[in-house]
Amino acid sequence: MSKLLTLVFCLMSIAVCARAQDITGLEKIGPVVSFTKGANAVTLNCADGSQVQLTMLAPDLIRVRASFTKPVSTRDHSWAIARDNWDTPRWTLTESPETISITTEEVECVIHRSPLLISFRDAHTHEVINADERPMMYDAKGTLTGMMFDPAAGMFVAAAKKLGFDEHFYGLGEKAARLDKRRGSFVNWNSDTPGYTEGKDPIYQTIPFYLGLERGAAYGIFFDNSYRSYFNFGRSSQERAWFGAEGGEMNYYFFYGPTIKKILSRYAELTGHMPLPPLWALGNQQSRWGYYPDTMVERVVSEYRQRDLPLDVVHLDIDYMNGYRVFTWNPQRFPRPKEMNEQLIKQGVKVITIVDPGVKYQPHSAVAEQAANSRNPELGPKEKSYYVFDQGLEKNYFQHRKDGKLFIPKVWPGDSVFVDYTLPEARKWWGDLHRAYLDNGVAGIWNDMNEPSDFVDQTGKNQSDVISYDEGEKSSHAKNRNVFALLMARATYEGLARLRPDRRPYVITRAAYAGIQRYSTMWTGDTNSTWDSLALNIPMFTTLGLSGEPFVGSDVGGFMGRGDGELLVRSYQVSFLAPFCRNHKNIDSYDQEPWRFGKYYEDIIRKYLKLRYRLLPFLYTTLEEAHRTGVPLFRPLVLNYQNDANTYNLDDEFMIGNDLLVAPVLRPDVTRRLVYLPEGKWYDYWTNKEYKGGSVVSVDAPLETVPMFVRGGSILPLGPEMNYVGEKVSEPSFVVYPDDRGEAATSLYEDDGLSPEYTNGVYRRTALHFSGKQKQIQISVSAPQGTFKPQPRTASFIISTALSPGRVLLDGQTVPRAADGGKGWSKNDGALIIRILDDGRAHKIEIE
Ligand code: MIG
Repeated sequence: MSKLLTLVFCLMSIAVCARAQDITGLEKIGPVVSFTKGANAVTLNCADGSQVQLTMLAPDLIRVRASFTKPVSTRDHSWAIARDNWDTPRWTLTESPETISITTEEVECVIHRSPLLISFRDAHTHEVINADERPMMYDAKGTLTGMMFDPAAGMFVAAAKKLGFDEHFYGLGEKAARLDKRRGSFVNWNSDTPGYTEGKDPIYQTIPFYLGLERGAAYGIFFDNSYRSYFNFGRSSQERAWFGAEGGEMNYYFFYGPTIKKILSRYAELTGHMPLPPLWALGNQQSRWGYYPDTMVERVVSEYRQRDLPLDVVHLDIDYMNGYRVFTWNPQRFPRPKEMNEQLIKQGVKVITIVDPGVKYQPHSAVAEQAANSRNPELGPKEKSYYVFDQGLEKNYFQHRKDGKLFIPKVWPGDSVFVDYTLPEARKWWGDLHRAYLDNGVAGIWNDMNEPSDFVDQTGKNQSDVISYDEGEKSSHAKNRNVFALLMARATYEGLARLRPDRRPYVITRAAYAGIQRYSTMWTGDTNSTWDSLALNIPMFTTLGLSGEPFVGSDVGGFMGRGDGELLVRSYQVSFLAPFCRNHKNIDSYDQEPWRFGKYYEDIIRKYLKLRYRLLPFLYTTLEEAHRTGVPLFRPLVLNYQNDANTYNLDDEFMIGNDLLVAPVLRPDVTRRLVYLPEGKWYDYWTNKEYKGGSVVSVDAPLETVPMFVRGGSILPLGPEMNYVGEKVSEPSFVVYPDDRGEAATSLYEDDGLSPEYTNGVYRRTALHFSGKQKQIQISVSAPQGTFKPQPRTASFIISTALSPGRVLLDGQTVPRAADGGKGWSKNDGALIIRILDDGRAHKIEIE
């Protein structure tokens, strides 16, 4: 009998899964019967009472909103959207009996009336970029209701697009999957998934934004719907790519490139730009679940300093708190947090504390107080009353269930409560609570467990009847789960900015929804100390970058399980160029700080950490580009070489900005690997050996060496070797890598690295151009833009050449040969070095 039942259940669940993939039974939106034209929008009225609204936001950005069997709602709100005041682009409307066409300067949107099918075409070539495979759909008959998280929360809505034979898909934020998402199928439902491996889905974040690329032309779709959503890029059906959600509106933004970079800029405009974090956030970071007491933290830092290993940040995991109570300090383990932090800051190290959403449920009662007093007097005052719980309860900021009862999940403190971050006052209160950290010298905040994770049940079922305020809509968990972390990060960011207006906030989050980049950076959660997990770093970082999240990183060495020296070194060879470079480890695993596997490995790790600091000017310049344009620094090759099909599915190489290509080793015992170099000239970073791109080359990759190539045509700005940001004056050296025509260029971005003043023009951008034709070399340095003034310093230019110059001129004046390290020119290791005073003016250097 029980066997039979099991069989029945198995068959049922297979049927449910199969149905989850099948949208063909859904009701289609009715044909267009009439339409109205507004200043920036067209509203289509359908035979079934449905309405579709197309809004022209920019020449390359059109929003599609559909409401099934009823008019489009007047409430139009999304936590993801940063901008709603668009200047209406020029557009025209034409009709035929079959179609209505809307044309902007870049996109032609053709609406077929019956059946209602929308296609987007290039306004110039009229080529179809993206077209509906069938009309937009809704689940009128409840076909998919059985598989829905909360059938009461809404109705399944979906849109299906024709799938190109050679169409590639990118984006969707944090997915444990390959770079090209073609033929994949994904779900978005923020989930705590420790030890995830490739294919695990969903994991922590929801970024319902993807890019399609075919014949070199890209478009983007942002399906701004926070319900559990589905994206299917031709998994088990070659005809269509579709997306849908278990409630809410069919509401998507269509972006046209044709370049991916242009789409990412537009996406950043729509959902917000990443503000610059403090420069030290690019420094090396060390963490471990279990750094306590304070003397242990000090010991870790002094190990770093004694071993001459660079370090900017150390993280305190949940053990710093008093009984896992957020916004408290453990009086035994960290009795004097302020003094500890002051000591560490003197050594150039900042502390980041973890903050979880779970607030210990601790009713304040006389009886409890008495009990605590008599039985555990040593536990201190927090046992009697906990101000965070008291205040939140009094102000009614905690989440409730539908029946009005407080929602009490179980997390680290045991019984806990969560804040309803959709309440503006609650966000303000939460933000202000961070005084407990800032007043004690903490420099940044790490948000964990914000899916939100609940030990009672990780699927969210235990939370399904939780109601959020949601601007008075009092909406369901089904709608609000995926934006919980976004709003918590927002409360945190805004709190830090308010409490310390002269400092840039630095927040790290695990879960997210689109728009998170406005408030927080991220890391990829609980990975494994395995080679497979390491290999996933690359497609995950690059995919996050293509999804609006530029500041990414993963626990270096992996979080769970046992690694070894080789894995740790190879892991640093990926992460030393990731924006977030932090070694972190689970509480019950072996130690994995850089020195734990012996000197041989430690020496190699030191080499890469030192190199990271030398590359800081380059990394920071590229980070600023990500802030300003939305184009990430950690890039898949396809982002820079969109017309090169060899890059479409490249998962084991990446680029930093436009100029540095890295091909790490992602398997044990490997000392050589194949590297694809795109068209152009390339230089081996280590040997300066030149390569002609457009082919695969085989290169040496012993454990000491990560294959790294510099693009011919670039100039890499380097800084001094340092053990923490600010240790030395950042004197730039510009290393020149000419292209085939002997040209190279770059620009260097600098600012104070700490304050928000860069948003008021207090930065310095210096453009450099190099040309070297027939022994005639010229370097021009532009007059810098911006008002930032670095400390007095020199700047060096490094040109690889066997020749000794006849003469070197600076602005027409002869430059002398330098005496030891001073200003002037010198020769070293096949390189010509010219060192000048950096006086913030334009200069021309000529070499004959
Ligand atoms: O249930 O705070 O991903 O980085 O060390 C585990 C303890 C909770 C999960 C985080 C991890 C962190 C750990 N946390």
